[in-house]
Amino acid sequence: MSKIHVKMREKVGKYREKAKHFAEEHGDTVISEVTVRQLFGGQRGVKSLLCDTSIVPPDKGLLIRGIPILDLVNKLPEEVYWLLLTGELPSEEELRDFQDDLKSRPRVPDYTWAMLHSLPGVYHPMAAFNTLLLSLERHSKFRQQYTEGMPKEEHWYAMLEDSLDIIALIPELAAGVYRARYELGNRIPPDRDLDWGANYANMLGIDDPDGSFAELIRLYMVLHSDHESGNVSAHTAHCVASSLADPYYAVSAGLNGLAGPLHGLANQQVLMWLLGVLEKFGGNPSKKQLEDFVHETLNSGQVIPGYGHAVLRVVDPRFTAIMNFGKQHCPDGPVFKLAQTVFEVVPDILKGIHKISDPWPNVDSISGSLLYQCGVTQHPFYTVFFAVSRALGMTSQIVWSRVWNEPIERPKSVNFETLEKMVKEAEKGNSKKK
Ligand code: CMX
Repeated sequence: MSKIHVKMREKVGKYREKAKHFAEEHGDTVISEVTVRQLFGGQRGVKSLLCDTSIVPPDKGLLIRGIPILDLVNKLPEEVYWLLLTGELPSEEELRDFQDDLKSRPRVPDYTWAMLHSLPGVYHPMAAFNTLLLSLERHSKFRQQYTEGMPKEEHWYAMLEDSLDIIALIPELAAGVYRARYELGNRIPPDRDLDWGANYANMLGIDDPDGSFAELIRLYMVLHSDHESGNVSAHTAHCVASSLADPYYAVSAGLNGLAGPLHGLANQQVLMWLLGVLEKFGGNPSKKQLEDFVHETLNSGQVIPGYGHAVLRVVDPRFTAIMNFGKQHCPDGPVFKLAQTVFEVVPDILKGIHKISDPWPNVDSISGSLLYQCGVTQHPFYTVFFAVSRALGMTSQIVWSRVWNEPIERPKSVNFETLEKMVKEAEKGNSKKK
């Protein structure tokens, strides 16, 4: 048992004491209502999920356990993972112990690499990555202990164990996919002397003489780690884990959601869009040319990838963090420069389109441009970076769902006929009140 287990057990005990009677005492208190617009509109704003790891106030952006994300940019991903899990930043001793724990866990087995090398033709790295992750499910301690009859109070512990196993090897898995998919030579084994993020960067094999790529990867991992519970990947993982499917199934399911172009794949879409602009104009266009191209994209019925958000109504602070990093490390990179010009042009155009709720950039509008400038030019791989990082948040959230012992998720659906009747009844009631 390492310090994370001790710390978590202490937190779980305290939390359970606090929460013991809460649902019973306040069970009938209304905290949210659902309108027909919300039912047809992706449930925006419906408060029906409990998530303590992070929140996203629309006017502020991501807070992890109450700390603004911009205050965490110099932390290691392991520190942020500890924070997500326990609600506190680790001491130096706790951090070292946590890193040692992760390094002591099993590595990716040979049969998983054999599966990778048997994949035929050209495959999307996200599909390969997720397939390989699922191949590790046979090692689930949660499933094994559940089958043997583990008490409900200990579910969280087995979830934590699987989660730490996943986090320990997920960078190696991702880097292995990268090197195989793009025929970059042999896999680079993990280096015990490196921290989690630097190890991931090193295993990718990107030339990094001054360590700035490792720094970018650490930052990227911190920024993308969590974004409360309603986003597609976190919500999917939460829903799947509520059936007591183990974390391998739950994280894999969440990552399938992340692979959609309106969610995690947006960073790939952005890069393709930026490269398309550079190609069309033979380099960086003028602002006027860019404005025309943005209108062209919109008129053809496409979204401007990397702009807009389901919750945020300000510039995403994660965007700001990456922009600051780029200005310091690669101010003259043409793709990064273009991403900056896009930021100068796009919000004003989107503000003029009434239906768009948020004209501001999200993190995906800039993250790929820096990966590209650092030498990861294979943009289909970008969502895998997002996936490795988001696994930190998804696993923290499902561990806490077991602390709360949330039941299997099962909202109620209605058919259209019932909806019409409900609306009629509700509107009759409203007109009587008037
Ligand atoms: N470009 C063009 N149109 C946009 C737009 C954009 N960047 N953002 C929103 N809109 C459109 C929507 O497509 C929608 O149009 P329809 O009503 O015709 O379908 C309308 O504006 C209203 O959408 P909204 O309420 O502003 O936004 P949603 O909450 O429905 O969707 C999001 C949010 C992120 C899916 C959307 O802004 C979008 O598609 N952005 C581009 C893709 C992207 O960057 N995704 C990454 C988000 C971050 C992440 O999860 O990783």
